Amino acid sequence: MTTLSSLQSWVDQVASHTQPDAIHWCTGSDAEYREMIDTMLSDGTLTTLNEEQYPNCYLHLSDPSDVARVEHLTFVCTEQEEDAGPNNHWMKPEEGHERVDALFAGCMQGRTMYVIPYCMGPIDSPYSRCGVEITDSAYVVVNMKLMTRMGDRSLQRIEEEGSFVKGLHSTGDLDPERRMIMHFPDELAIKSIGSGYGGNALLGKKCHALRIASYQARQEGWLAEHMLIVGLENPDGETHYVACAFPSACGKTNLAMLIPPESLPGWKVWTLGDDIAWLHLDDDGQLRAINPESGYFGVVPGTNEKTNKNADDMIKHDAIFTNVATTENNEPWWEGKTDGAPAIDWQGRKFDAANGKAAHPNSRFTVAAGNNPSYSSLADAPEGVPISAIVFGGRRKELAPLVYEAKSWEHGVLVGAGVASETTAANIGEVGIVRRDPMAMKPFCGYNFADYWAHWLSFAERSNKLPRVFHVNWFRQSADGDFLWPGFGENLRVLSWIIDRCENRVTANETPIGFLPNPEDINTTDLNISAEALQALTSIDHDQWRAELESVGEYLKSYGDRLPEALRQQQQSIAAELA
Ligand code: GTP
Ligand code: SPV
Ligand code: MN
Repeated sequence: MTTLSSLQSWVDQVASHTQPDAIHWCTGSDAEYREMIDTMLSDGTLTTLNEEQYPNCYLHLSDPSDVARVEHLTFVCTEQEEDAGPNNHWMKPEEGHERVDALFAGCMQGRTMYVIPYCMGPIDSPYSRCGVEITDSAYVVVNMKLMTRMGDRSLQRIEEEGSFVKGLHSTGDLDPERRMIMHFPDELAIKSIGSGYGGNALLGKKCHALRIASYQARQEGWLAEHMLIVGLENPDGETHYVACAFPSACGKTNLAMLIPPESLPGWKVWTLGDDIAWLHLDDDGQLRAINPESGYFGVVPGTNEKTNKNADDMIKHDAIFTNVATTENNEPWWEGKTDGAPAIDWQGRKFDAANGKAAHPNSRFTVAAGNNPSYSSLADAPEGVPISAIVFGGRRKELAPLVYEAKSWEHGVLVGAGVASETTAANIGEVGIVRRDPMAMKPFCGYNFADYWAHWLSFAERSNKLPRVFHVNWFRQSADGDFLWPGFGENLRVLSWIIDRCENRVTANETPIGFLPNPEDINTTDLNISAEALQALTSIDHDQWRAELESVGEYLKSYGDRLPEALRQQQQSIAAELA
C-alpha cells in the first residue's frame, strides 16, 4: 500500500510476526474517523456522552491498571549504557528487541492492524519529522487523528523523504507484567506493548517527539522540549512568544490558553502548543519554535470556566474523554467541575466517595487544536515563531519564588537543570514527592542528561541573541496549605513582567539566584493578595537556598565526568555567593 519499499517491507514483517486478521492503512479522512468511532461504539471501547450538551464527544474507560505513563517500564536502548545516562532505564538494543519481540509474537491475532503515517509539525515545515505508527488499537488511531497531522498527506511526505520513525504498538493483554515502552534511538525505532494509555501508546507524542527527537536534535543542533508555546499580545499590539517547560500536570495546558484577567485590558493570548516544542536557531541566530502536535491530550480535573474557560469550551464538542466520571444525564464529570454531580465513576461503578475520586486524577481529554478558541493563526507556520523567553517551572510548596530571571544563558541552563517538582498522577507511582525534573524532561530525555546540558550550553556559541531564561512557581503554599498565588489567568501578570524584562523596561532585585521582581512591579490591581504573601513570593530564604544549591550540586555530581564543567562552575559560584 506504499511505494516506499522500506516502509512496505517493515509493515509486512510486523504483520508476519504479530499475525493480525486485517491490515488497515489510515488515510486520515473524516469519514475514516467516523467509521472507527462507530466501530468502537459498537464494541464498547467508547460510549456516547450527552449529545445535546456534548455533541460528538465520547468516553473511554481504560483498564484500571493502565491510567498513566510508566517510567519504570520505559527504556532507552543504546549500545553504551552511559549514552542513555543515569536519567533513563537502559537495556542493550539486542536484549531490548529480544524481550519485546517475544511479547509481540502473534499478539494481533483476531485484531486489525492499523498503519498510521503521521507528520509531527506543519506538513510543509523543514523542521517537521515524520513517523509511522503501527497499532492494534482503534482508540490510538482516533487519538492520533485528533492530535497529529496523519494520513495521506503525511504518507506522501514520507515517500518523498524516504525516512521515518518506526513505532510499533500493541495493547497486548494489558498485563503490567508484560508492559514495555522501548526506544531504539540509533534505529529511529519505538516498540511499545501492554498499554493503551496516552504517552505509552500515542507514539508520536512522548516516544517520538521527545525521546527519539531529543536524541536526533542533539546530533542535528536543535532542541526537542516538554514545553508549551504561547503568544502574548499586549495592548499596543506587540506579540511576544514564550516557551515554558513545566513537568507533567504542572500547568502547561492551562498557561498556553489562559484568558487575560479583566484588570489587564487589551491583552490577547494565542496558543501555539500545550506540551511539546521543537526549537531551532534560524540563520539570524533567532530561536524559533514549532509545535509538532496539532491537538491536546490534556488533564481534565481542575478544568472549569474560571480556571480555564478556553479548555472548558473546547471540550464541549468533538472531544474524547478518558477515565472521567459521568452524571445522571450522561455528561462527563470530574473533580473541579462546577456543575452536576458524579453518578458513575471512572471505573464504570456507581459513584461512592468511599471508592476515591469520581474521575481519575490523570483523566484526560483529547481534542484537535482547532477547537481551542485561542488557537494561533501561526500554529501552522512552517518557520515557527520567534521565542523571546524560555520559562522553567515546577510545583513547589516552598522555596521557589513566584518568578526569577537567570543572569545569563549558562545560568539559565543551571536553573533548568535544577528544576524540582512534586510528582503527579501523570506517571504511575507515588504522588507529591519532590524530585529533580531537569527542564521538565526527566521522563522524556532520550539520552544522558549530562550530554543534554552540554548541548543546551552549546547554543551560546552559536547565537548572541538567545532568549532570556526565567523560572516560575505558581504553587507556593502558606503554612495552612493555601496557594499564595491565584494562578491560572492571573499568571499573565507574571508573564507581562517577564516580557518587560526581555524589553529592558523594568529593573529588578539582584540576588545570588537571579533577578527577582520588585514587588511593586508585579501588577496586582484587583487581586486579593496580602502584602506579606507578595513579599514571600518575591523574596528568597538564604538558608533554604544554600541547602538547595548544595542539593543541586550533589545531583549534578551524580552525572560524574560527563557533567559539563560550565554547569558545575555555575552551581559553585551561586553556592559561594549564598554562603
Ligand atoms: P501534562 O499534559 O501532563 O504535560 O500537564 P500540563 O503541564 O499541561 O498541566 P495542566 O495545565 O493540565 O495542569 C495540571 C493541573 O494543574 C490541573 O489540575 C490544573 O487545574 C492545575 N493548574 C494549572 N495551572 C495552575 C495554576 O496556575 N495554579 C494552580 N494552583 N493550579 C494550576
Ligand atoms: C505528560 O504526562 O506529560 C502528558 C500526558 O503530557 S502523556 O501523553 O500521557 O504523557
Ligand atoms: Mn506532557
